[in-house]
Amino acid sequence: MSPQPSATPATDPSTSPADSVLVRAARRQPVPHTPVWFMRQAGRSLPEYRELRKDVAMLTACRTPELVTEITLQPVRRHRTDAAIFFSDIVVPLMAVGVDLDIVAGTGPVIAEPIRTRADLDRLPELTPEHVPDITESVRLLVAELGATPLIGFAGAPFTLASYLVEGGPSKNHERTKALMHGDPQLWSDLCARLAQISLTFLRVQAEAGASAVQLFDSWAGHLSRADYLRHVEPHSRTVLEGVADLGVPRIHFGVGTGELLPQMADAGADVIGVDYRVSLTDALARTGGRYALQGNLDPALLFAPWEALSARVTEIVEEGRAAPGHLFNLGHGVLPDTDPEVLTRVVELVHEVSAR
Ligand code: 1CP
Repeated sequence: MSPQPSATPATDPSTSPADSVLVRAARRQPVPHTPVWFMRQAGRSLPEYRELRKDVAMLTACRTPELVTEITLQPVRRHRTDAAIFFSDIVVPLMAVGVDLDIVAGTGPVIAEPIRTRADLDRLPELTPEHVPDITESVRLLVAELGATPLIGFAGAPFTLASYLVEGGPSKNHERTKALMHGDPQLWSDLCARLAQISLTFLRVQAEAGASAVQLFDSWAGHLSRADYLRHVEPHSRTVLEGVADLGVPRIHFGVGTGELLPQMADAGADVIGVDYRVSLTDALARTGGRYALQGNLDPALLFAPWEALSARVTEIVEEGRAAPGHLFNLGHGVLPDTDPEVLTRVVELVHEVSAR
């Protein structure tokens, strides 16, 4: 039952990324098929990525325009996704303003001197486009290579960035972060305001260089109560999302385990709300009043299930997505490193085929 490549309407009839299927779906306009991309589509699931990265540190790769371009293009070539996601990391703008950090294999970002006091915050400068000329160059190179395929730019949201800076690295419980939020709300607010400025500038640099959509990753917002989210986090994410409104690129707002926060995250200034696999698209649609395009939400672990089970679930998600004013097929979180890339390619074909019926 696997579709013939010729039967797959993978070719986007649009001639410019601003008019692509992905951008139109994000704008809640009619589309010939459901667009699909995968968070972490570039990365360790691809042998060609592992080959390129074998002698290059993650952050070096992120700051080398030729490598960024090649790594970003790899999954688009291979899977024929409807968008490229800019190869970078949420900590790149922090590194660019001088934060001493590293991305440690198997761990993630590690910060040499965590930010926990007013004096620490005073050492965190604002980001200017002059800090990241390589990002502008990478985006320009990519846009030239991608033709009609849109590039999605991204940044980390203030809360998720603050968690890395305050904890000093990845955290299960975010205890120091929450202690700061509640113990010194003024310092917390000032830290998040600075991070909002950094994220906003990072997004604007990408959009102004040619990215056609942006995603704000608040990956760890699901660890917050709604009250804490609204009081201590949402105003800062709103600053970022509203700060790119004038550029006219659709804004995707995503977090993990954020089923209870979906209405608030959507209302923070998003065009598309990212849904993880814990909440169905049908429930997400009801929770956000049917007003937003949805992105999601295949459980990345299901990519390891037999094709029968996987394809049934993919089909179900595409069908559920039809009720939304726009649907961008994606996973509920990033591609897991051991995922078979051929399965991802088949999922792209299946989403295109089922949604075009
Ligand atoms: O050596 C490697 O290959 C390192 C693995 C890796 C990769 C491929 C890291 C370290 N970052 C990235 C790239 C990356 N990071 C992308 C672009 C690639 C793509 O999506 O195709 C993006 C969008 C990110 C964003 C990012 N970094 C987020 C938000 C998305 C998410 O997964 O929730 C977060 C939380 C990070 C921090 C980070 N960087 C790297 C890791 C392993 C982590 C997570 C660590 C943790 O669990 O806290």
